Amino acid sequence: IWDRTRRIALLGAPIDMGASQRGTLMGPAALRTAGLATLLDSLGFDVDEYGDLSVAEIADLTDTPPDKANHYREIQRWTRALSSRGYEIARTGAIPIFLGGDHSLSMGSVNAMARHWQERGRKLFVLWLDAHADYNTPETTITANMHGMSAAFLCGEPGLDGLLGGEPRASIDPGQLELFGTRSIDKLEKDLVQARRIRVADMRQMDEFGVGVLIRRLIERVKENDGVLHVSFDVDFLDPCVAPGVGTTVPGGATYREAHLIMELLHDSGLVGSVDIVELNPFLDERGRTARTAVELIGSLFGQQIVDRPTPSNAIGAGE
Ligand code: NNH
Ligand code: MN
Ligand code: MN
Ligand code: MN
Repeated sequence: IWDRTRRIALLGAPIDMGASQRGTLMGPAALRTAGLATLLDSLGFDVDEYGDLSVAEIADLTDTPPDKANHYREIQRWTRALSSRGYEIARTGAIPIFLGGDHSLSMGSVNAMARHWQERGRKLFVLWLDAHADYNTPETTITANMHGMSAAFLCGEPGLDGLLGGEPRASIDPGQLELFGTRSIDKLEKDLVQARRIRVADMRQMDEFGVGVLIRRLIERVKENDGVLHVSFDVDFLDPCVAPGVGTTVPGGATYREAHLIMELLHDSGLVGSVDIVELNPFLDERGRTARTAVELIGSLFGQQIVDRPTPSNAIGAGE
């Protein structure tokens, strides 16, 4: 599908108030320093650099902030700005990559993409690569950190209803979300995920079936529905040994190779229409390792390979 789309748009969202630890606001700069644009350029893409979004004071914020949603006003400004800017960028036909920033930015970026594709009669599927489920609401949350609520918000869960204000809300159906790499979930959050029948490929499933089987299953589902895929990549999806530069490391994450294989399979599917890279915290990183790893993975997602195989030898239906 994306054979003709050789244009990628980069938009930074230097935001860290959604997380418990400060520092992810340096994420966009670190990803740029690690050579993201140069890499994409070398893979044959035209890169539209939109710089970093900045949010002005929005005067008309009249809704009552929920009790348990830290820094609600700041996140609200970011969500509105990201949703409208993301939507405009999507309309240019480029593939947007949103550079975070903590994971609360996805409430804006994914809303924008869902709206974009809805208008074109296509369903947006969301792959949530993350140690966490991010399926809390102000009701269920323990920490009140809004980066733990983004997936729930996007699936239309109540509790943050004034967040977008006048921006159109384009919720996805819980069936269009797949949590992947999950290994930390809160009690009430788990109940909600199960009640909504969200698909969860947790670490045990990754161990038992391997990422190849699990990702192909997702790709088939997106294809059957003529869908488009948004990849929301929380770098804490990776094992802390590979990605120490995050505030909320959880042991037992994806290996370097598992992560690359996921990206390579997604690339071959041709279904990826937008990406978030979130939770990178350069303040906690070791000599840029995590930023570099994230950029290498984006390289695989956009076609970097050692041998150019027209039909990947391991593809479903190869040789047919
Ligand atoms: N579940 C926890 C919370 O809601 C942790 C969320 N932290 C994340 N999510 N890093 O990706 O606060
Ligand atoms: Mn997350
Ligand atoms: Mn996480
Ligand atoms: Mn690779």
